[in-house]
Amino acid sequence: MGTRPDQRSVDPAAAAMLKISDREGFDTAWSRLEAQQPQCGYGQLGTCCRNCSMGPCRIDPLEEGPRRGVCGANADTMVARNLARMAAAGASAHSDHGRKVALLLKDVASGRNTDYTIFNPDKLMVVAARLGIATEGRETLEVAGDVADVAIACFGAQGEETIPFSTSYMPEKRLELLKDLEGTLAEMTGARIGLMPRGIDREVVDIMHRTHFGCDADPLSLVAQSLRCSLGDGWGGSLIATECQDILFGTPTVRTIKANLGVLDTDMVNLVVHGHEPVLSEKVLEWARSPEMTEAARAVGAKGVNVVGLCCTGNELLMRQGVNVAGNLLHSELAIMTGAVEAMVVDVQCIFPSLADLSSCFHTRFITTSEQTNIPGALHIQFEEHDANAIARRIVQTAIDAFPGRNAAKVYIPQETEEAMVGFSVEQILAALGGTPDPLVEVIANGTIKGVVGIVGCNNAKVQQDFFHLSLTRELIKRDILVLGTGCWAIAAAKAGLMNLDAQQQAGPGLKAVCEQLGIPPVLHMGSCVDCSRMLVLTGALADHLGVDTAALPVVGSAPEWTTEKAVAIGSYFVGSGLPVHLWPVPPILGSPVVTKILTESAKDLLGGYFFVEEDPVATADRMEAIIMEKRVGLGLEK
Ligand code: CUV
Ligand code: SF4
Repeated sequence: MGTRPDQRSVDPAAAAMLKISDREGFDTAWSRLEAQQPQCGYGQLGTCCRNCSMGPCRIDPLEEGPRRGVCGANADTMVARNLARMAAAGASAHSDHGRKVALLLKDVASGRNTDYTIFNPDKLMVVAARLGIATEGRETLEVAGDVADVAIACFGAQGEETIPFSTSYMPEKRLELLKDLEGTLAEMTGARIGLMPRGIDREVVDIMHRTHFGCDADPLSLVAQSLRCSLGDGWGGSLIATECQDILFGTPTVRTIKANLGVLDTDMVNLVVHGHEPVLSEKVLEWARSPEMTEAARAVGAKGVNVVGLCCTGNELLMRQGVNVAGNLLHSELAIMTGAVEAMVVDVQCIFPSLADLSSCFHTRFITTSEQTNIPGALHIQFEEHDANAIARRIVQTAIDAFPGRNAAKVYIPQETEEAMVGFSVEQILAALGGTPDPLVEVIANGTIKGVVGIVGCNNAKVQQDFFHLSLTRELIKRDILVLGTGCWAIAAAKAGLMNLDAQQQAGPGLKAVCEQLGIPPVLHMGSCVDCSRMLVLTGALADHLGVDTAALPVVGSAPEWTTEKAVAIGSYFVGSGLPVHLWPVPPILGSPVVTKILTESAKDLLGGYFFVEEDPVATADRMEAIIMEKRVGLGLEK
């Protein structure tokens, strides 16, 4: 590799593993990125199209050359169509996850599935009430069936009405604004361009249709449909995932976990769960902790089975069950290189296909479980919800069986871990505040806390691992800006100790005082990527409480190391929900000045939310603080 390990990651555990990786000559995301250089300029600008077989067509916006593809599509059309397809893919991934949980809830309610139960009837009743479902004097399972029906219907709805999850959860003023925009956009374009999601699946299909050869060529309506589809994710699919998971597995409450590769235990059978959906990993955890499996682990010379998480499956388990987390996206290969992982069990999303080959260099069983994530070289154990106990047991047994094959000479576990206080669901945040948003509103109003920034998203091998996440977070809390978020950002913050109470010392005086009083860290873990819906709900609650639109709030979003198409959907639904959103790396839109202008300027006028791009963490914090101050002036909190 041309770069030193510490240039690839700011995490000392990663740097230690990368030294081993360089010595042993393992492929990693970093080495493969290097091998990919130089990457395609058309792809980076978004100006290549292969939507039909007269192409592929490409447009170099900087040089002489054709200005149009064979069909006549120009750079604006290509960029907007490509971006829309990214949002559609991202929304699909989140929402399909939500669908599965809703279907499971239905099966539990009807008694078809007895491997799971409704762990949290209180949340069920709250969700039901919000959806206008009668709860008074009714059986839990009956109400659960109704909630599941409403959720399931949101996916396949065929009418022009907005899906009930969106109308019931969106803050009042935002709902009005999004509905009214249909009229504004009609005046601007003459076309019917709606922003409210009509059906979660439908908005994805709409994008696939309108970006098909010879359909929508207008960058404005293409961007509008990306937003609508993304709103159907945030205020639909992802929200359904979060709410149904809370009903089935519990609403997160505050707890302390350990984060980083040091959570792997030399004396235990280490079973790493990776991916996104807790439906499998909850069961794996249950079985791993069972007396039967503990006994089986002892029989092969281990002290027990140690389940640890990676990425969002890790986030789901740490939020609800207090399970330790081994790392974020770029730790997935590094975990296997410790030589101490008996099994890595994956469900869907963000799973490098490279993990199969890498596992084969060790005794590690790389186990795929989803029909949607088959990886050549993996051991596939098909997961079925209706047979969850038996399958989870088999998976845990497979990990235990691998333990005697561990080669002590190949084992190196970096000792780094940090404690993190996690579990900040909206319910838990409100409970910490004494049941109402009032105290938070008050400290924001009097300037003790200037505002709130929500950070989400991934690691990206193009950005030094965790560097942007951590520098930006530290810079913001120093300025009395509360930081909360999800996904791989949250794991970065946990690994760096920003989620323990000591981190209060790194906060500005106002934020520090508030955190000390409430006994919370200045950086709050709100969960997995689908739990970005929790951020929407919190923002909505603040807006409704103040009787203002979300765009008026001193709240900004960011995805500083984003990688996946899901992040495009998240950024888009934040923007559609009125929030300014920072992105780094640059999304593939710069090939179209028109699309760039819509996303960075016109969106601001129409929606209040908009995107901005910035490479430097301090400059990003400056920009965010300026936005927050502008909003504070708007609310009359500053002169
Ligand atoms: Ni969605 S945050 S890499 S796993 S999407 Fe995956 Fe959560 Fe990014 Fe991390
Ligand atoms: Fe080229 Fe148009 Fe076909 Fe795209 S849709 S590949 S621009 S001809």
